[in-house]
Amino acid sequence: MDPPPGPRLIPGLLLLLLASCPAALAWKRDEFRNCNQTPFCKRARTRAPHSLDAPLSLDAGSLYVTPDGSLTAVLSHPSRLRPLLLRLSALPPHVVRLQIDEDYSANPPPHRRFQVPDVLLSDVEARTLHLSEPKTAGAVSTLALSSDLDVVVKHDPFELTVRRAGSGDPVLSFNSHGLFDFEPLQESKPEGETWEEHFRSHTDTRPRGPQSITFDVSFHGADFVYGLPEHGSTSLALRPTRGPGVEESEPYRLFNLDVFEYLHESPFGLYGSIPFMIAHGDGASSGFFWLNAAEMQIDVLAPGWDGATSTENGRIDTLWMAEAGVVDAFFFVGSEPKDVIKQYISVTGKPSMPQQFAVAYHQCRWNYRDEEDVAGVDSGFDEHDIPYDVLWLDIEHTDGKRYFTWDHSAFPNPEEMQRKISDKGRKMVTIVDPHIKRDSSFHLHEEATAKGYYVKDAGGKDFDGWCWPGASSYPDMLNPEIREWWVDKFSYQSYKGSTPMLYIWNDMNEPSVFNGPEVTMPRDAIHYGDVEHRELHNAYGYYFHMATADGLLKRGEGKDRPFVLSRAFFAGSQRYGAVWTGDNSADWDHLKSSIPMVLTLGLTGMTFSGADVGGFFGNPEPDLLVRWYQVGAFYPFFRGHAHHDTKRREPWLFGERRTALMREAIHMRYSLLPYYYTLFREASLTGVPVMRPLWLEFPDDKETYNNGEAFMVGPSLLAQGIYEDGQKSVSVYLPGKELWYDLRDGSPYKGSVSHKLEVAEDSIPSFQRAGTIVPRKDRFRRSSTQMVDDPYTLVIALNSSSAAEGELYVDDGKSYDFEQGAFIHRRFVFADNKSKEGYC
Ligand code: NBV
Repeated sequence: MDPPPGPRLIPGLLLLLLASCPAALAWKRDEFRNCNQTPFCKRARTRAPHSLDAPLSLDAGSLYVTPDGSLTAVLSHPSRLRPLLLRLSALPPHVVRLQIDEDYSANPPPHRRFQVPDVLLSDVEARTLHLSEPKTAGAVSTLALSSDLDVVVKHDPFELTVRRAGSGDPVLSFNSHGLFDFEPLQESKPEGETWEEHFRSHTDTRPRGPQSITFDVSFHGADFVYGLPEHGSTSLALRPTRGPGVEESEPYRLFNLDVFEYLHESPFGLYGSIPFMIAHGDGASSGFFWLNAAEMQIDVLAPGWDGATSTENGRIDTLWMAEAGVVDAFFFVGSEPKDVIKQYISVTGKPSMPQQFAVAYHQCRWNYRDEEDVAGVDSGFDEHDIPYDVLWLDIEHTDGKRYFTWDHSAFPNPEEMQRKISDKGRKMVTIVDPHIKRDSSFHLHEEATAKGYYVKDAGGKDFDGWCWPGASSYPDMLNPEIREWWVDKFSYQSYKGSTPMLYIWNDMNEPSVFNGPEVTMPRDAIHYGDVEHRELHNAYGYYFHMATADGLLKRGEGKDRPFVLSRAFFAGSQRYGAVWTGDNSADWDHLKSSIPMVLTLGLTGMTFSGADVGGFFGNPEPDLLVRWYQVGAFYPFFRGHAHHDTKRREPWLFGERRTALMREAIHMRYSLLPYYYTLFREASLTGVPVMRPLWLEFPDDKETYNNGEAFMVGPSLLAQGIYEDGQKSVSVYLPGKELWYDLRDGSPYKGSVSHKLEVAEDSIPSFQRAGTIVPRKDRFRRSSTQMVDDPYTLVIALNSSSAAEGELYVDDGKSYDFEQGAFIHRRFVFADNKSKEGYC
């Protein structure tokens, strides 16, 4: 959303302005800070390797294994105000954790640095290994972690390398380029220094001064690095951002922002942030996660960035910079990429298991106007024989953007409306945003004000920002008591007009503040525990999502799995529900970038994700809309959505042929629901995503490493999007040695070959891999709930040994009874001309 700087606009007028001058509304680079306008980033980025006057060194005499089994040491520097304390610990099988904070016992500053709570699983500490004493020889200490992993710590300057123990091959290293810097908190502002920062008309008072952290991390044996959502990109691998051959030099920014009309290709940060990077190369995979919710900027450095003429083969150097926080970093070592994802999930949590309906098709629009409109759309699907499961209501359904209320003239009987929809086995979703209208007649505002539940501004008053309802305040979701209060807002008694078939959508939770700096909350706003917003920013939406999901859980007495879609996210958001890629545009480029974006989300834990089908802004050409349905039908989260200014685009509005094509795409998804649900089960146990880059399944095939146009759904299906208007042919690379069978007609295609295929109108190229069994349900009903008792079809694609295998997971699709064993999980094997069934 574009911030209207200066005088406040009334929301109606704002909408009108937005609607009337689309050309003026394209992404405005100037509204957002780049690295040069961000002092900590500029400072860190211009520092040359090994150029610090006196780098931090490890005090060998301080090395010691604590009773809890971790290693501690002091990092010191003669002229620093206070030393740094280092803690090194390990989690089985292959996770190394490095924590560094200031030692506050000497010269305590008025505030401490913020360590993000509630993201790591509560048993992480209990799972840490008991380390044995390190072996020190000269200025190097070696710590054996397991039979196949050790850590080498160089003392001066401090440097850490995680190695494969047998071969001694480095996997990950920290500070091997001497870029580690940690700005100490100061006791007070030195005379004559100014800590304020200015951006456009905004002043950040920065009362606590500089406190940034920078370091370099190198990934050895890597051909590419991936991850760090969320950015618009048509490339799956992260492109170098600095060094020889890099033209536009901006680091990847992680700063949750509501970016109006975002570019499909840009390192600028979007709605969510996950500071997790995966590296992959021939025979090696690794990962690095920095738990820090402050603004982060990350450079992927092109070989030769440091002026070196030769670089170790297969090493990728990266530079990590954050405005505040502490070092709480995790190094993951894998023999293959799935191991790395599993280890990341072992510290940040498993994706929640969605209800069956949530995996089916969702129909949304800003806005379905009233009950009649809702009824019309609902019956439109039936009349056109198109299944759908969920109908969504955007902000206009409320009474003046007061969430948890209804516009009673448009929605006089919300319960009755929901009942009619649910009679067909369908659900509804309403939107609940974090900005609360500052209106003394609004009970939520009155309560939040009276209880002191809002985030405070730098002066200690309730922060008052501008959003959809006009003047708004934001509940301080960092505070567990406030989250508890929020949870109860979802009870049927409190949320009048809600029923058990109503689920929730959290939007604008970056948080979006129209008149704030970069359309968000000022960094000097204050949260619970005297935490500055700058320290917490990227996790605000995470807490909001968490509290909402917990609200639905409590509402259903812990028996109904919540469904909450969130726009903002952080590491760990996978535990609370789904996310989508926000306000994309109805053009071919955004269709194309949706695949690397969704794949990247999946690699970083957020498997339940998708992009708005059709594109949010603008009117898609009918052919684009059809292609988007054909691609979107494979997204883990499959929802059509559109801006209120666009023409109506329910799938039957573009002539019979196109209706048939969209119906076919949606039907395909419905027939694959048993397969998708089985994959969601796998994701909820391991974190291995539903939609996967090809290299996750074929880690040795270099051809796949930077393929962001094709994707796997689970281990068995591969699809290639069509991203150009009128495209006649497409080249599809099919990995592996086995055949692939065209999903439409079963034609076989050889593996390890790039095939030039004619583009068909009725589907995007999609294949089943030989050697797999895919469970389907091929009877079409109105919604997934009505398919429950339908028979399964197992599609067996034999490999060169005339064998195949696959899985099917079934539970009640809604409750947690599966946790008590109420599920069926079967493995099917076809071999020797017979099929066999077994337990998984
Ligand atoms: O609530 C209105 C929209 C919503 O439809 C969209 O999906 C969100 O990403 N919302 C943003 C606010 C307005 C954006 C211009």
